Amino acid sequence: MIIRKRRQSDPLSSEITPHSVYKARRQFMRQAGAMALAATALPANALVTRPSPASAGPDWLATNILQASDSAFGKDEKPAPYSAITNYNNFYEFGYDKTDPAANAGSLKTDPWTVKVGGECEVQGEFALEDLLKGMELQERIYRLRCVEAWSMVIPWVGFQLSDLIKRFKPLSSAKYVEFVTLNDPAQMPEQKSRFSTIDWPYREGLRMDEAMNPLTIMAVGLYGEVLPNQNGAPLRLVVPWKYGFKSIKSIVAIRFRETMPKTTWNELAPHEYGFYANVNPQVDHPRWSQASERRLPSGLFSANRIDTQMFNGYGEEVASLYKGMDLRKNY
Ligand SMILES: Nc1nc2c(c(=O)[nH]1)N[C@H]1C(S)=C(S)[C@@H](COP(=O)(O)O)O[C@H]1N2
Ligand SMILES: [Mo]
Repeated sequence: MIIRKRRQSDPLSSEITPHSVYKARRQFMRQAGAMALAATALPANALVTRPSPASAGPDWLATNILQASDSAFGKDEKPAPYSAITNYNNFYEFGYDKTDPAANAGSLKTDPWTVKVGGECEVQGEFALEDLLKGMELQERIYRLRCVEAWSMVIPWVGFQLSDLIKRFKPLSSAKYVEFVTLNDPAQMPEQKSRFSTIDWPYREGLRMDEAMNPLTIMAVGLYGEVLPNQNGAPLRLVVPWKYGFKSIKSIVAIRFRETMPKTTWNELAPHEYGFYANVNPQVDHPRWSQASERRLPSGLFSANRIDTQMFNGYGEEVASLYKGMDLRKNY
């Protein structure tokens, strides 16, 4: 974001995997799956197909994702093509150009995966991903993602409500914030060993407790009905659709409940440019560029596809009440 100038590497609009094709495939897989399961005692993971080599998670996860239910979120949106969502990324652990994560994130080993939970909560420990997901209701959530750099995409995530997970850990009344931490492993994440990196790894983010508990806030494990590709933050990433994309931290290995506001990566790096709240707000410009509009990807050479940015990224009905009485110019 501030480290390097953006390169023009936008995906073209002619790219593959429209959402309708994927929906039809998933519908078919589900029906075939239900029939096969009823007829024989076939293990559920025998039904999984892997059309995209980028998704290389465990079979149990792929099967759960395939069985995710639909939701009303984003029904009227047109998701960006799979190839756009997985080849135009910000994941600085793997490089600073938009195509670097797709090229380099193959080195990330996402299975087995554990998440440490601690801080101001009763239930603490280190949990295998499989145990974390037990009992979580997976849903497809089609959300707009608005990057602070003024581009955006519509993304069909598969995930579960963070609130459902949080309740399990029984946060204490002293838990006012939740902190999230990305994996810190220079052997798997090449930029973490770069001498030129200005980021104090690992990447960290945080939410106020009521933001974390809002029904819109999800933990994503899938994309387009498949396991999340590494470049999109496998195997577990946060998605907070009314905030700038940098809040949606990838490849999470720790969750901590805190009494005080956690330090977050971009806020620490440039506090006057990136706030803790980072709510999408077309009225509050970034010091170096306007936030009034955004490039909706995919955009091409001949169609910039520029649209107006909406307050709270269009999710005001669900979240505006969280910020009642707050000066959003000060709390940017
Ligand atoms: N660990 C980590 N998480 C991260 C980032 C990052 O560099 N490292 N980039 C953020 C930014 S700036 C954006 S816009 C989104 C991009 O998510 P996507 O690549 O899945 O579209 O991830 C966010 N999460
Ligand atoms: Mo971003």
